[in-house]
Amino acid sequence: MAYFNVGKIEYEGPQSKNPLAFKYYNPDEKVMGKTMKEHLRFAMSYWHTFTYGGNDPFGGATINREWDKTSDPMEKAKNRVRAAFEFMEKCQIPFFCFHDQDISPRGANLEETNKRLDEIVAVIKEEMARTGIKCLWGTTNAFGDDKFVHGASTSCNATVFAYTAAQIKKAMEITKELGGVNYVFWGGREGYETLLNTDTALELDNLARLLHMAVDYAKEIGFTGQLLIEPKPKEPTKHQYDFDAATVIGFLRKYDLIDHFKLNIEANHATLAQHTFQHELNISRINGVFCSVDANTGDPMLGWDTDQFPTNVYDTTLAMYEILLAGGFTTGGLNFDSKVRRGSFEDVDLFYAYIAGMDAFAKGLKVAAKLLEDGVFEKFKEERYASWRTGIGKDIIDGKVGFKELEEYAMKYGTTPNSSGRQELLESILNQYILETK
Ligand code: XUL
Ligand code: CO
Repeated sequence: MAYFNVGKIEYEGPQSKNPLAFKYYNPDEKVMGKTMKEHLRFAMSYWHTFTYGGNDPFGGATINREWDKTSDPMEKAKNRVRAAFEFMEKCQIPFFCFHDQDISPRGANLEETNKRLDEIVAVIKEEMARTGIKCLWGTTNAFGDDKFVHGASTSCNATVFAYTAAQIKKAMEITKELGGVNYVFWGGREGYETLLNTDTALELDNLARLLHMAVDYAKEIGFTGQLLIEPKPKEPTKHQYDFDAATVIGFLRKYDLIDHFKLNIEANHATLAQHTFQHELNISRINGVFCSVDANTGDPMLGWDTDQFPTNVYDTTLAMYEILLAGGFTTGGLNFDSKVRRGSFEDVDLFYAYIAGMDAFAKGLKVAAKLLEDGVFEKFKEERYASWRTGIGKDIIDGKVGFKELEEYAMKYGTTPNSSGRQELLESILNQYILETK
């Protein structure tokens, strides 16, 4: 049975007026020696696409999906699997990402919850075999349930830490079973509201203890996927421990975890931390921990995580530029951690949303590749930093001089004149590339 009254989405090119066609995403087209499909590694977020009902703090569900129209929770979960794979097949999305709780309803206790997961995982495996669609990453939802009110691994309640570990253990097992190539840790409730009741030192130590246990368990069961941390500065807690890429990198180094984890950078989390998406990708790249992306966008006028589909080509270009500089994706990919607005409640809106996001990144990829091929910014930067390749600059880098020698140098030679940073010129060239790249 088909859930969607829509056929397969095909590439028709920028001239097409068909709303149900790709204008820029041409999966087999080669860019810098790889196909767009290989470069972009698009993934569907199971939660936003298949469990979100349009609820917001002021109103209930506005979205009533065909596959949800049953009161039996397990039947609903199975319907969702079929619908999800039909959707991914039709949109040519090669990967999916999931939380344990998205795919299968919680049972009365952990044992029943795990049994239910096994039952649904079997259905997902059938659909994966039928379609060839793969799992990019799995994760656990250790934030929604009441027990996580004071955190999960950073809870003041040690029994909640134990429960969290048990839930992650199972989620890692099923991610392995589904052939997931990464496993994500986003610390939903790992943060605090007030220091008046919080022991941050113990909580951070405990977060590290949990992550070490995860590393050990992955090894024990032979899960070879990459472990990832997804930074976010706030929401739901006022202060999330994994604030941004730099904070997470410092944490991983302090606790001797840096060799085991890489980062999953989410666009809207970057902007909530008052960074650009490009900045977070850059900091991950230069520290050797870039891996994957949660693609979405926020709204510059709203200070919370709106998880909108990314359509701004300027942003996708700059993001793809950093990703290409990082050498492209290895195990990671572009997961649309994005949801349609609650007013876009028809099934066809899901197609429009994914087409918009996939086209925006495809166009961004092409522009970024052209910018790199032409060496536009890289040549400029090379010139800008030329003083570090010879003379005193080289001596500083080579560790040949200290304060005394530098004082001597400064007294003798003073400084050479600075040259313009040319920001406006570079921004204008960037616009030209965005507008002219075919
Ligand atoms: C929350 C968020 C999560 C993670 C996975 O802001 O981004 O969906 O991606 O738990
Ligand atoms: Co995310």
